[in-house]
Amino acid sequence: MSARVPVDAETFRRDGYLVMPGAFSHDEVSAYREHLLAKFEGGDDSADYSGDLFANPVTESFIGDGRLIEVCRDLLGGEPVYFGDSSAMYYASNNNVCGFHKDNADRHNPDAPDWDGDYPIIRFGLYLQDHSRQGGGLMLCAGSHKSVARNRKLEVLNEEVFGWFSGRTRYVPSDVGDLIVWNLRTTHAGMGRYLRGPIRRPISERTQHLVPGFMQSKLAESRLAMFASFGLAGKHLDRYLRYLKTRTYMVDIWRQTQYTPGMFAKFEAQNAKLLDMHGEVSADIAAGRPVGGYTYWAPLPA
Ligand SMILES: O=C(O)CCC(=O)C(=O)O
Repeated sequence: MSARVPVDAETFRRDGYLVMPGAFSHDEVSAYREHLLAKFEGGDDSADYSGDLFANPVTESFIGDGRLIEVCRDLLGGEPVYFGDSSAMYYASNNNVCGFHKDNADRHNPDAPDWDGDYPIIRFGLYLQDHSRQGGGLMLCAGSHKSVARNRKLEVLNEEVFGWFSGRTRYVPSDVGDLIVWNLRTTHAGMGRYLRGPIRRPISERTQHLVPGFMQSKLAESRLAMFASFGLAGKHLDRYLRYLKTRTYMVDIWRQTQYTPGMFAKFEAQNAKLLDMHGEVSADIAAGRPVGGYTYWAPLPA
């Protein structure tokens, strides 16, 4: 097992995200990047995401070597559960900024079950290049995990105007090896840009077309990042899994990934749990229950 990563749980609870500097070494990041770059740029595979990182011998350490598991335990205070929701994602250097969104099931309705109490599901991101001296990093709205506006226009104002002026909407200037974790209710966006200058004020999907190109950060290389979700067992995870079962990409990954007894044992030895989602969706399909019908997010009935 690798060295423990120091965790500031109070900042995570306040902001809905946390950056853990130097959690992975430059050598580890280089090895992940080299492998994934060859996969995305080298062949006939045109997908912009890969399968479950735990099932790939080169990337399995990201999920299973104990760092993510212990950060999850420190932040959420219970037995970490991993359910196969991980992938690497690739963007060419000139890709546009992506849209702000939340990752949980109930993204726009404050009365929906996800907004009842704390939400103990988190997503890790490890970016495989520097984003402190170039764009392409993550953007986040600090504190946005605590509520969602019923009115969509107000939510947009929070992201773009109030958040920008208050400094709560942020570009995360992560360095190579920094591990980022966010609550799934936290509003965020990938392929961020910032206004050139020392303060790195964020440029979003909506504002990228309004700001002259010479004022925007550039990205000199392809963007590669690895993502993985963990959570605690309970009603929120049950609902999140029900939601994930509606998503085509997730069901494809689960169908492709069958864990070995050794993989389950690895989690058990660390007092953590690995869910057999391959078995679960296979049973759903055999019983004729609908899974994987939605390419994009769609609201889940209560
Ligand atoms: O690509 C990124 O930087 C963010 C990824 C993202 O939005 C997600 O995993 O939900």
